[in-house]
This record gives sequence, C-alpha cells and structure tokens, in this order.
Amino acid sequence: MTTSAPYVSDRTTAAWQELDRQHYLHPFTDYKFLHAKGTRVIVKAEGVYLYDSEGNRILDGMAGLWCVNVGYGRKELAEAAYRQMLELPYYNSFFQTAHPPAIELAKQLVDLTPAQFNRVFFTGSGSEGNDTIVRLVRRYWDLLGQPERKVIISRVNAYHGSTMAGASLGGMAFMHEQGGLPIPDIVHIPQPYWFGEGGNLSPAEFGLKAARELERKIEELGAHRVAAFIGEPIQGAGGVIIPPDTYWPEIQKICDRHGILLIADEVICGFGRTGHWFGSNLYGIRPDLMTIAKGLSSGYLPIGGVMVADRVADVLIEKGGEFAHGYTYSGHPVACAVASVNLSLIQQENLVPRTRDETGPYLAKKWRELSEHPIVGEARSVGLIGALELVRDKRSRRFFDKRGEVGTICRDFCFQNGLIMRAVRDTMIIAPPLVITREQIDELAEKAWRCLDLTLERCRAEGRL
Ligand code: PXG
Repeated sequence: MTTSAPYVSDRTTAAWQELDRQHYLHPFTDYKFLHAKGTRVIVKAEGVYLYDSEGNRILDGMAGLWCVNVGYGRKELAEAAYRQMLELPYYNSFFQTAHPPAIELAKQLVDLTPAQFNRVFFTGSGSEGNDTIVRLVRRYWDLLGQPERKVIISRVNAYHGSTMAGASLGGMAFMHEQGGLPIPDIVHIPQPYWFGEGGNLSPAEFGLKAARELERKIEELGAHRVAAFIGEPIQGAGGVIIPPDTYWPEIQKICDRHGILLIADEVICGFGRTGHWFGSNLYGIRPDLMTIAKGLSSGYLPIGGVMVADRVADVLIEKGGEFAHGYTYSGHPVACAVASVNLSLIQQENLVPRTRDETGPYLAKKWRELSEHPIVGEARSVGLIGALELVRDKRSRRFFDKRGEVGTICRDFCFQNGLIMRAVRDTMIIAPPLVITREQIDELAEKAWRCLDLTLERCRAEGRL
C-alpha cells in the first residue's frame, strides 16, 4: 500500500467527524442537526453487512440506497472496472463514436427489458434519466407536430430525483418549496396509498378511484395538452407504497384511451427488486419509456438510463434532426462494463426467480408475523421491498400525533441495534440486497421486532399511546 492514497487513513472516528463537519455538505441533510451529533462513518462492507469506523456490524436492510442488488464485496465487479480502466477508462458517445462496453450493455438491456424496448439512452443517474425523459417526451410530440402536448402528469409523494426536472416530476412538497418548483407543465394527482388515504373503500375500489384521478386530470387539462403520465410501479422513497392490483391496469387503459405516453420509473423496482425483472412485468403494464439506474450497476458505479420503446424511438430516428441532449458520462465505459457484469451476476445467480419464489415469500411470511406487533398497523411487501406502518391504533389505522417522530425513534433504535431500516414519516421501509439468505431475513425480522418493542416502550414512556 502506498502512503499517497488519500482515501486510506487511520484517523479516529472523532477526527473524521470533525473533518466532515468542516468540509462536507451531505445530500438531504439538516447541517446544524448533523454537526451537533456527528456523522456515522462506514468503512467497509461485505455481503449484506456494513461495518462502521467503530467496528460495529450492521445488517443493511436498504441495500445502500435501494441499489446494491448483488450485495457488497463482489470481486467480479471490481475486476471488471479494473480491466476496463486499463483498456479504455473514458471515451464519449458524442460525435459519432461509441465503444464496446456501451454497445454491449445496450444489447443486454434490450434482451432483459420488455419487448417494446429496443433502444437505451445512457445517463449518470436516475435523476438525469428523468431529465432526459422530459426532454425526450417533448421532442417526441414536437416531431409529431403536436407541440402543445407538453404536460406530464405525476403523483403526489412520488420520487423521481433531485435535479430541477426530477424534483419537479416528484411530488414532494418539501422539495418543491425549496426550489420554486415544479417547473411549468408538470402536475400531480393523488397517490394510490390505500393504508393512509383509502378511507372506507376496499383496496380494489380505492385502486380504481386513484387511477381515475388520471382521467379526471386529463379531462380537466384537455387531452390535446397531455404528453405523458409517469409513475414508480411501487413508490419507494415515498414509503414503499404498493398500489392495489386494480391500479396499474386502469392507468394503462386510460393512457391508451388518450394516446398519452406511459413512463415507468424503474429506478428502484428494476433489476429484480420485486421478484420480476421490472415492476412493469409485475403489474403487466406496457410503458413507452422506463427510467433505470441503481440496481443496473448494483450501485458499484454511477450509471442510469432511459429505455425507449419503438413507438418513441422510431419517431426520433425517422423524422431525423439532432436530439440536443446528453451528458459527458452518458455510456461511461467503466460504468457500462461493471453494469454488464452485474446483470450477468443477477442472471447467473438466479436472483430474480429466487426473489420471486424463495426469499420474497419468506420475507413476506416474516413480515406477516411483524404485523402482530401492537404498533404495526400494516406490514406489506413484494419480493424484497417492504414497509411497516407504525400506528397509534391498529384497527382504525390511526397514525401517531406529530407524524414522523415515532418513525425516527424506531430508525434510531434500529441503527443502535445493528440494522438499517429507514423511516419515511412513520413508515419503516426495507429493500435489502437480493443476495440476502433466509437466515439473514430471520436476523432482520428479529432485530426489527426488538426495535419495535423498544419503540413501543418509548412511546408509552412519552405518553404517545
Ligand atoms: N427515481 C426513483 C424512483 C428513485 O428512487 C431517482 C429516480 C433518482 O435517482 P438518482 O440516481 O439521481 O438519485 C430515485 C432515487 C430515499 C432516496 O431517501 C431515494 C432515492 C435517492 C436518494 C434517497 O429513499 N431514489
């Protein structure tokens, strides 16, 4: 080991925390709060476990940020990056050039995605993918001589990234407030969140009602102005909102009826998370565009993209003219090489059928047991993505007062007890690596139960129940 490697350091946790305070602005962070507390420093990971700078081992129930599908410490991916860096560390795909890693990955993706997709546009992230989609959708309708079709309909509490277009497509009010967003011609309809908003309707009835909000919005705007509808098959960052089965088929029908493009943001659901290659396969929808990222490279290197169906690609290609959009790192050769090997690993290790037939159903069983806990109002999961709704009263689905506080309490207990389970308001969410074993699912569920107990105790002590 050379002494010049700047990232190899034997500083203490306290020293790192101090440097972090002084120099590092983290994403989505209240700096004042973090500085008072000190950051947690993760130094190493293997399989489904993280290790922090104090030597604690933590079961990563979130696969990083929903992305490390093949688990940590995969030498195959490190070697793919090393080989590609020596061969061709960088070249672009502008100016009529390309390179084998991008071309090969494009072909691999076309073979894995639904039949309507024969082309991909590469980006560096999911946010950039959704920015690309806004540009593509508007270009498509312009080329068809319908430039007034500009409006993209999305949903409240959706997450589509943090760039100006990504955050605009997203339905997070707290993000819109900070950026003067959304940008023009992006509107939002209610989400299919039965547990929180379904009232007295059955899930099936509520799913239809939520889908028909799309039709209402199209009629209100006039179909001639509507370009597309975008949705995550299962909303991730919004709290793992699994729509009733009636929802997506109805959305598909409405899009078809009005000729508007259907966009599936597969950044979280893609690459096996739900036990299917894509959330679109799970729900039987036929999107015209799909955003991909995260599991595409299992997070080992930043890469995202947009799958473009023939309906859109044919217009772009046949009508001609330059599509004036792209990034320095569109189709980065090292990221593409790593993504290619990652996809091969997912296939060779049968991670998708394993999630559908073995680990997913096993997690669902363990999750049902957690729903017996006094503060769990609902435990839902599909494949290896799940949520627990923490409530004050199970029967009436009544949330705690001051929503969000109990979720944070539970999340902190999880951290302290060696489990990463995230909180979105008072919804606890998980999306572990797809390589997780039954024994590790047992460990996850046991730790979750213990932390729910600790949370219940705290709620009692604080008079929240
Ligand atoms: N679409 C979806 C559905 C996402 O979940 C993005 C787009 C944006 O991808 P990039 O690569 O630009 O981050 C995401 C990202 C959270 C959290 O708190 C979720 C994401 C990112 C950061 C935090 O759950 N999802």
